[in-house]
Amino acid sequence: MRRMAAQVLPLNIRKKRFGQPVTRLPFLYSRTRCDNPASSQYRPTPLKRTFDLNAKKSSAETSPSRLVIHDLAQRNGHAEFSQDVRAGLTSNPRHLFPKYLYDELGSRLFEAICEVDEYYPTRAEDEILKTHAEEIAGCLPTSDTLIELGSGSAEKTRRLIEAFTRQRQELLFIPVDISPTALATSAQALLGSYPNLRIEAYAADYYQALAALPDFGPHPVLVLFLGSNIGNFEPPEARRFLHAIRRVLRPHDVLLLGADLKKDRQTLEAAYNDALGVTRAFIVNELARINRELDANFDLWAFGLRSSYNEAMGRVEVSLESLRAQSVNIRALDLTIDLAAGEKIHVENAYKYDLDDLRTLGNETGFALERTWLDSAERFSSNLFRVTDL
Ligand code: AVI
Repeated sequence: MRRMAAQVLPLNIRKKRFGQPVTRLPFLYSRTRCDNPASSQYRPTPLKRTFDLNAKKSSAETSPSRLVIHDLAQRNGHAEFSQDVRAGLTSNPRHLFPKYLYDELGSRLFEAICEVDEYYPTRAEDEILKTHAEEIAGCLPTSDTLIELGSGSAEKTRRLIEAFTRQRQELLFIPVDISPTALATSAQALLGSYPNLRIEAYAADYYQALAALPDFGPHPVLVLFLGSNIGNFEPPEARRFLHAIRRVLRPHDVLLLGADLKKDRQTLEAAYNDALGVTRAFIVNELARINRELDANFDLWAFGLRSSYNEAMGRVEVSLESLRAQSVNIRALDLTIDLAAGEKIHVENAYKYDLDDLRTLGNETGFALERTWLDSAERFSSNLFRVTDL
C-alpha cells in the first residue's frame, strides 16, 4: 500500500460567535502531502471552525496530542460538481448524484431526518448499539483501535466508544469524514467525554483515507461502517468498497456493518417521504445548491418528492418530479434544461438487505458474516464480519 508523508503542525483554532471572546482550542493539524500531483499544489488555507463556546473546558484543551486531524480533502470540488450536474441533467432519464446532498445545510437536514418519526434506521441502529455494545466490544477483547468510515457527528459511535473505554485502559479512535469541520467538532466533544481516548482523524473520502491510514499496532482493529450508508452504494460499488476495506485489514481485524433490512413497502416509503417534509427539504436542497453554486434558477416549489420501493431491485428510489412544464437556466454552465410536467430527476437509491444478501456481499469481498444483531422490531441489522482469505 502506498503510504503518505504527513506533516504535523500545531494549530490554534479561533472561534468567535455573537461577539463573544475568541477562544483557542489547541490540537495537532496535519496537511498531508501525497504523491498525487493534484495534492502537491495544495496550499494550506486558514480553516473556519465553529465550536460551542458554552461547552465546559474539556481535557482535550489541555492535551493537544490527544487529537490529530489529517486533512486530505481535495478542494477541487467545484469543477467536478459542475461536470456532474451537466452530465446528470442532460442525460435521459435525468439524474443528480446523491453525494452532493451533503453540503453544510444538507448535512444538517440529514441530521433532522434522523429525528423524524418515520425515519426509523437511526433509532433502530442506536437501540442495537445501546443494547449490545458490551457484547460487540467483547468480540474483540484485545482491540484498542476503532476506525469509523463516515463518522459525521459520531453520536451513535459513543455507545461503542463507551463500551470499549470501559473495558480498556486506552482507545484510539480514527474517524474518517469528508468534512474537517464535522471531525473537529465531534472530536472535541468526544475527547471532553472520554479521558482515555485519543483521536487521529482523517478529513478525506473513504478511498483516500483507507490508503493513508497509519500502521496498525499488534492488536485487532474494528472498522465501523454504520447508518446503512452501504445502502446508498450501487451493488458493484458496495462490493468495490468492502473489498477496499478488506485489503487494509489483517486476519484478526473485524468489520461492523450497519444495514437496513428489507421490509414492507409502507414503512419504507414513509421513511423516505416523511409527513413533515424534512426529506423533501433534504433532497430539494440539491437543487438549491445548484442555484447557489452554479447560479441557476430552479423554482424549489415546483418539485415534488417521489420515494417508491422497487421490490424487485430491493431499493427505495428517490426522485424529484417536476410539477409543471418548466425551463431552468443554469448560468454558470451556460445550460438551459426543459422539464416536462411529471418528468423525474432521479437523486438517490437506498438499497435494503436481507441476511443472505449480507452473507453473499461478505463472501464476495473477503469477509465471513459471524454475528448479526437486530433491533427489537427487527428493522435494522448490525453485522460483524471476520476477515477471510481474498
Ligand atoms: C445516509 N443514508 C444512509 C440515508 C438513507 O437512508 O439512505 C440517506 C437518506 N436519504 C433520504 N433519507 C435518508
